[in-house]
Amino acid sequence: MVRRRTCLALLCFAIVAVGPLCAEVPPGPKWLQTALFYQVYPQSFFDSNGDGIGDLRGITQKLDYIQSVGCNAIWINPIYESPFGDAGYDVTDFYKVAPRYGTNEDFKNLCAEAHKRGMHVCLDLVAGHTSIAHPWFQQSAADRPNRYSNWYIWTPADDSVPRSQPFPGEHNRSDRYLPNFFPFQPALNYGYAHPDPKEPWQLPTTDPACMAVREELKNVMKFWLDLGADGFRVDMASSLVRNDPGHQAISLKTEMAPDSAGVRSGLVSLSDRFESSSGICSSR
Ligand SMILES: [Ca+2]
Repeated sequence: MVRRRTCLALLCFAIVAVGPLCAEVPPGPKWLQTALFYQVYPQSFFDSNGDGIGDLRGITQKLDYIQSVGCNAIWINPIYESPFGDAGYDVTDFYKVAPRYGTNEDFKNLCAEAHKRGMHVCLDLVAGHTSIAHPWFQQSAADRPNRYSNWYIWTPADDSVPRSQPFPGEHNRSDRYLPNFFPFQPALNYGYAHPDPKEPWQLPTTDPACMAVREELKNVMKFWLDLGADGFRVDMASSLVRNDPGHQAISLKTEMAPDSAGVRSGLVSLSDRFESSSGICSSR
């Protein structure tokens, strides 16, 4: 199932040697060149404990089946903690597997079992937004300034910005926030490539808050890579930065360059491989 409202994108990491970074699109991990993905919609795939909901242990139990139909990689739709107002695309904790699907240890085991079979595992990185119940948003909405105040896109309280939503509360700011899809999915703030000077709420991509969101996204990726993930399908990859028609504002190709975590970049556009895609793919 391809999510109806997103560009298909993959941010894939593989532990393979890659050449020097260059301005052009690097080739990506070798395994991706021959990857055939089986998309796993976790809640309806295979239920290992009979509670009526598919889970990570169920996916692990079906790896041999997935391999038997010719696939050598899986992409799992969101498995993070969530109130599931939108099938897990409304995340409340990017660092924890939702209890309905199991535990982080179950994910670690799934990756280990997949790797034993020469298979690769990609998670769905919900990069564009969170749930309104996420602690980041709860703090961002507070009427006292804090480190999360600009992690989301807040617009004037006067209802002048289309689709902006109020978030009333005794101790909440009077501004309105921009959602991506449902009102309970506030957009994370990666900034505007070309902020409108007449709209000071449009922050540039270099704003410290926007930079902090991007750094946190990298932390999320590193966390799951350390547990064994091989890469990510990135939700909304092509539209994280606003007002950026040429997708030039943030060069993730270079931003994910080698760092202290040992992540070696090679962020590759997969747009020539996947319809409606403007995704990115990385090697390490
Ligand atoms: Ca279950």
